[in-house]
Amino acid sequence: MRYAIVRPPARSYVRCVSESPERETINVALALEQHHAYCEALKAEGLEVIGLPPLEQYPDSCFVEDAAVVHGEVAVIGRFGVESRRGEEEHLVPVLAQHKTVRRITKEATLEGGDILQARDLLFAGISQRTSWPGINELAKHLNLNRYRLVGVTGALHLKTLCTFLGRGIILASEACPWLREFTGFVVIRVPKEESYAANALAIGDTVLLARGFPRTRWLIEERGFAVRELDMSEFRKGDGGLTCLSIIF
Ligand code: CIR
Repeated sequence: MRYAIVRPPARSYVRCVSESPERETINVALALEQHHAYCEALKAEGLEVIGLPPLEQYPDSCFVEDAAVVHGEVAVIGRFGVESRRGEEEHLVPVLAQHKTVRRITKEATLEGGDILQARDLLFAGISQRTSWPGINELAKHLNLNRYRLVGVTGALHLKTLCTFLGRGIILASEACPWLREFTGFVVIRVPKEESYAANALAIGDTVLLARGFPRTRWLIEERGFAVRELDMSEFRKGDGGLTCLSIIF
């Protein structure tokens, strides 16, 4: 059984951390509808959805991906690089501990799940404004990783803001990605710059969940034989979040 941990946005989501000028127009009721549709799509793909209650005290807490990295039988609880999110991760520990061995990042370091891209047996680790080198180092030790590639993240919030792994050796990546050349050994689907938001997509088996309204990217993914299911992500985009950010899947 594969699980997906999710948490709907709270009313406080309107105060999330975001660079988007559209943050002021966030509609929480619509965000909740979109979140519901997201959960239904996960279920339709056969995942067991573990729905956690909204956390009013943490405006960004619907973006559960950032709080932990699950790899094999281990869940590494991260440490947020942004102050307002610190503490969110504690609310995921009990549920992760039911399924995985829990390890933690120390106060010396920061690590957010959005900066870790797992592709086949390789892990790409982004050093960003949110994730530090000591954070990656601690993660590698907890996971016993011998092989991973470091990526300096510039021009994006997280590594996965601009690239995701679809399976079958294929990485979906925006042409705006300054680190495209790191993906040697993979087939890269290049998302045109004007559709960059669509480079954060969620692949489950042969289906790719894709943000609605990016026809060129949709075509490029379908051309590779995946089924595409579009989801309206407008309210999460306003909070600088994408499809992978809304769940932890294992
Ligand atoms: C934040 O700035 O932390 C949230 N507003 C957005 C987090 C998006 N998460 C992700 O890319 N993994």
